[in-house]
Amino acid sequence: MIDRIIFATENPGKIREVKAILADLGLEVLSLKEAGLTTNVAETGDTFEANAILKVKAVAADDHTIVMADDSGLEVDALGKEPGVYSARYLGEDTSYRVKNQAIIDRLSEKTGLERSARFVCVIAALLPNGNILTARGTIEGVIGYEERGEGGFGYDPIFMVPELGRSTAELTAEEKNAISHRGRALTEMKEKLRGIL
Ligand code: ITT
Repeated sequence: MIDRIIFATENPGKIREVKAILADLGLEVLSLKEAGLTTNVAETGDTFEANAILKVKAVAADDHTIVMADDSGLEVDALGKEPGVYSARYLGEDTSYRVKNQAIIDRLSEKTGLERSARFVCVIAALLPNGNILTARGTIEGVIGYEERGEGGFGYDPIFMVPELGRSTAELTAEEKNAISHRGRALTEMKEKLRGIL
């Protein structure tokens, strides 16, 4: 019987959101660290799907565990969808998000209104004990702000404005962000797929 999910991420912002969104599934959700595991996956794929699948395949689990992973990123249309799958590595993995966010704002200095369009994309992969892999994708559309706003979330949230709300995703509560985010949508679709299996 499947009774737990090991979520293969080293990103504390992701695991916080994932645990809240998956809470109603009734399974224990553990981060890699909590499961006493580490992995070192080279994210060599050029799509979010490919990288999410590489991440789950890198974890050896038992037959009562689903291994899940998230590959996600920010696509800025005026930058040819950069940073995309390279979002974590943009300007270097150890560069602060203050610097990364300002660099994106600066690169869009000539752009206004919808020319600043962008989206967050999230693909969730789930490796089942029988070896099957499921994937689910979610997106949220927005525009890049003119300055960082808000303290919530992580990563690029302070520059990602949700036009309908007039706030950045860093200015939303965790519940508000999870209800509309790329990650919330992808995990909700994944929960639907899993309900037929669990
Ligand atoms: P793991 O591979 O260990 O899960 P990671 O941070 O390296 O962690 P990714 O390769 O999927 O994960 O990179 C995703 C990056 O995209 C993340 O580091 C952020 O820069 C950005 N990102 C994704 N979702 C985001 C969100 O909800 N808010 C802000 N930035 C986000």
